[in-house]
Amino acid sequence: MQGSANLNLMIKAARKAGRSLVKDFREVENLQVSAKGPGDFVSKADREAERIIRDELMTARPTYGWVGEETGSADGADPTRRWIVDPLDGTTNFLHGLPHWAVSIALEHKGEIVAGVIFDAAKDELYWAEKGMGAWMNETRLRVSGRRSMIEAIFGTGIPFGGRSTLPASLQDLARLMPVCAGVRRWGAASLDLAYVASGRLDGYWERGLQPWDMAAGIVLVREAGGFVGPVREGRDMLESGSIIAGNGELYQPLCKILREAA
Ligand code: 2AM
Ligand code: CA
Repeated sequence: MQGSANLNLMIKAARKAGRSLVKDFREVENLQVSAKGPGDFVSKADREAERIIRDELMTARPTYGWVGEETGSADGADPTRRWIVDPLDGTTNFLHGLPHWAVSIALEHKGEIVAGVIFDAAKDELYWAEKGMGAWMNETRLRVSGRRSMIEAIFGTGIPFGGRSTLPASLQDLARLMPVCAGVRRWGAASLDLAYVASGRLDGYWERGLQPWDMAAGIVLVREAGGFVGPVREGRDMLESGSIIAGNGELYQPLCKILREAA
């Protein structure tokens, strides 16, 4: 499957950053037992991955704007296009030696996400989607699950950590949803949760308190795989509000209903 020049650029950047992170991830294991722990090392790995991506993308497209988790945002000469980049999504997993983290790169054009790449380098799973081209994982076309009943469905979520203000709302979500579905998973990398909805591994996903770079690439993946995405509070902008609900065509509405009643 052939993507656009921009998509190929995003894939190249994601693979290069992914290679660097895989090398660092092998080191993290050794550092668990050191006195200082792996914290500083992981921050460095994260910043280096963002530098690699920024170099690739901004050298090729110097007029585009930039939003990155590590380096913040910068307007470009072209105000209609910007890269939205999370060099290491699932940082806590990476830090603990858990192989569930990803590089996430999105391209926004006139306020719409038009391309997304999510690279799970530890598993060598490269997810990509471009508006009108479908969603893919490596060579395989993706399609959201066909599950129709809530009681058979598995949903992903993120539970806020460290005393965040969204914790009570998330616990309320769980109290409402868990009795009526087959299970809830909490894997700690929002980009991969969205990629898993796109690939049908999860039937739906929701989370509050996210940043734009956690969800941008996943939004186009889910849509191109035939799924739906929207904010928890109706009418809000997903990237601005930081909350997202995603699901297959059958279960998106029932999931929204449960989560929005609690909101
Ligand atoms: P991160 O690993 O890049 O920080 C976990 O539920 C999800 O929440 C991850 O995608 C994580 O992204 C994201 N997240 C957003 N803000 C966060 C923060 N301040 N600290 C840790 N995770 C955060
Ligand atoms: Ca993130």
